[in-house]
Amino acid sequence: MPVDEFPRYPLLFGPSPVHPLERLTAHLGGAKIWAKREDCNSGLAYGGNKTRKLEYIVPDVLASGADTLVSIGGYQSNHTRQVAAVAAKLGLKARLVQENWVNWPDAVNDKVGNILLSRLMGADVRLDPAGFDIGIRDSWERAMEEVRAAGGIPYGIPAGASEHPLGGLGFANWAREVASQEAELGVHFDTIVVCTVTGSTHAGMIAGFAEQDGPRRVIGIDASATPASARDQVDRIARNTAELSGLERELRDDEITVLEGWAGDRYGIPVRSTLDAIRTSAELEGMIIDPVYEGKSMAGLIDLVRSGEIGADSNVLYAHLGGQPALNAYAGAF
Ligand code: 5PA
Repeated sequence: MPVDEFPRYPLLFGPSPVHPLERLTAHLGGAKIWAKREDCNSGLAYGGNKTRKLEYIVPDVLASGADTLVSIGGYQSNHTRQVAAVAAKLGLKARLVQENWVNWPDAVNDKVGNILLSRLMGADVRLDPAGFDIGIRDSWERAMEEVRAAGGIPYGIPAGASEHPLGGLGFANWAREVASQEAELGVHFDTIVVCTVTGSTHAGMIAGFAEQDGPRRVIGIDASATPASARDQVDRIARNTAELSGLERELRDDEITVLEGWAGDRYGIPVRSTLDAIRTSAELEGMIIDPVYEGKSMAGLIDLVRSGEIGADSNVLYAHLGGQPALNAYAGAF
């Protein structure tokens, strides 16, 4: 069934803003660069890409009769912070498994930023020593068991809401939103640049844009530092979402592009190009991006525009997916 027929529980302010990045465009001297801002898409704890995905999951939560959302991420997960916000908004509990995904030496890494916000919103936050993995984790399944054992009714939301059957719909709808904003603005974005880790943001976009005509490529920039599994996950979720939303053809392999080269060696650790991209974006545009995700996708965009890989006649839409609260845990990097 088409995306707009799925039940959606509104959590966003409305369509997220789209605007040109004029000084960044002039600085790079090539393609015209615009941003679409999921970092200010909602009043729920600063919003972000997960809030958009959760709009399509909440109706299923409510239908299930659950009283506790159970989810998982790193200490500085933006996703679990958004789950905590949605739980607060709905009057549900949140049980969050925060794994040690990033070996980052900042003494306040498990105290400030996202994890602080989740605690403020009343989530039951539990630290877990396990390392980075985008797959389904035992600790998450155990947390659900514990909620059940305590007499609660859990509703599990996997890492990044990606392995959820409805996880791709939020960004399939984003593609529709882009099409109507293009009509309003009189511009066509031939290139979309998006950060990819657990995959359903990028995958949803691929499925959504596949319904539209017109030349357009969606470039995922890997920030997981495990690009093979990120690509597999994007591929699988894109195909599932396309089928779910009634696309009447198979996706082609060339519609699924995950580029590597900007993640560094490890998830969550900024490299030189990440820090440069963060400063460039802040100094030229007052647009704040983070060291784990958008700093890496912006580094990719900068290089692709500079090298002419994205041509000078292109209109590029940079998907800003949020994530700034984690900056507080990375003060030492600056
Ligand atoms: C995240 C994810 P996907 O996981 O859908 O590929 O999105 C990548 C991404 N930008 C991009 C920001 C700001 C993000 O938070 N964050 C995760 C988290 O736990 O916060 C799921 C990893």
